[in-house]
Amino acid sequence: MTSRSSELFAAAQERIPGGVNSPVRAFRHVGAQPFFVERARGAKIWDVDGNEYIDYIGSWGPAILGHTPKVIVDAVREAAARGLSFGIPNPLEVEMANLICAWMPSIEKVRMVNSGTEATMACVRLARGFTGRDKIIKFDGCYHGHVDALLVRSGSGALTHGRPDSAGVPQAFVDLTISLPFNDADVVRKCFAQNKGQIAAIIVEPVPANAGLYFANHDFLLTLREECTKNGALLIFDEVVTGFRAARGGAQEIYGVKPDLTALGKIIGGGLPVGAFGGRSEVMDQLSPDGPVYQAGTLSGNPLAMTAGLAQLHELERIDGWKLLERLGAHFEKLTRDAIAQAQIDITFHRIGSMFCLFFASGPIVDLADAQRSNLETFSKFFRGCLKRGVYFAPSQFETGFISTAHTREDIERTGAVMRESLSVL
Ligand code: KE4
Repeated sequence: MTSRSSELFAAAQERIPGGVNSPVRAFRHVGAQPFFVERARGAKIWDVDGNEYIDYIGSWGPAILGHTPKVIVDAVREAAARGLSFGIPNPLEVEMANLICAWMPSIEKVRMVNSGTEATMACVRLARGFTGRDKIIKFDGCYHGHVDALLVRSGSGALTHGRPDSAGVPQAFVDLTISLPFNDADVVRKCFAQNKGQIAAIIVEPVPANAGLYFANHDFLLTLREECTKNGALLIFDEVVTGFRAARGGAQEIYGVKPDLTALGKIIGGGLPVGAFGGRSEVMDQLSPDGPVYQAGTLSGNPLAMTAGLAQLHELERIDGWKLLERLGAHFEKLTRDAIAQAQIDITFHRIGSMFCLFFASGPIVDLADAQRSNLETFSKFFRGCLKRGVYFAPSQFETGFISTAHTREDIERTGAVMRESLSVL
């Protein structure tokens, strides 16, 4: 029997490239077809054929409280009645700016945008405008949205679909982008020495989450800070994923490294389209209308996205969500490691708070090259086995899983059992 999802996917492919509005949803390399979601609540999603899944993607990060939290839905319903979009300053923008600056002290001024891509794109343009330099350093496997200049050896869907660089990006654009191996401080130092006075900024995911999940070695981020300061370049932290998830103050709070600019997204919109970028006032003051660097957006600071984001952030703080997420994450880790131990398969498990990844490869895994040692065939079988048993993990080895405050101990116990069963039949 053709499922409703299959019918919808066939129809979608007629009018939407690849049948999806974002490549990571395509299930292209996990030997399955995407299901279509009917509804979601808490940690659960239901597809159009009535199948229920425990969701470990949470819309790729925004759903940190789980799906349809009452506090967000009620707030958005009430705000919608007052207006969907104004294109005029509204009080919520001031409240959001104050909260972001209070929770992330490296941010003295902030501007709202509508996606993480816009946030990183604006950071790069602002860094170039502030320094008067053109070259940007990024790291192999890090993904910063589909910005022309940053689609160089990038992660996430670009990596999954085998095109870490993208067609359509002029060579001249990428000649100004230098992509280096993550975690290699010496290569960074050499790069600055070889490009004296030409590097505008380093942009980095302080916790890379788009080639699977791995971590900076002990002093790598500190080295980036020191090299940028020494060479007059700006340090940009892409915290679109880690912002307000890894800790209340993001990865910069955990590592104690202060970037000049930070890109944000996902959680601060509570599920509605959002992004933000901010940092030192002297840098941010270069932005139009005060300064010469132009950046704009019709829906920036949209009252519904601000309402949803503020409701989510305030609720996270009210319940001390980060403590709960660490407790849930630790329980998830114990059950996962038990399942891995029983399976006798090379799997490297990484977790930070509510973010996790199972690499189907032996460790250590500290950069893209290591991540690419993963056995994608075995990963795909594991993914399909879990999906069949009602657990939805990221449909790519090169993504990160997310636990929400809505996941219960029972959900995690169930997931542990599903992982054991799925690993045992590989
Ligand atoms: P968006 O433009 O998709 O809102 O954000 C881009 C972005 C920027 N920086 C980081 C560190 C990111 O992870 C992202 C987007 N993340 C992917 C998942 N790895 C979004 C999912 C998708 O592309 O559909």
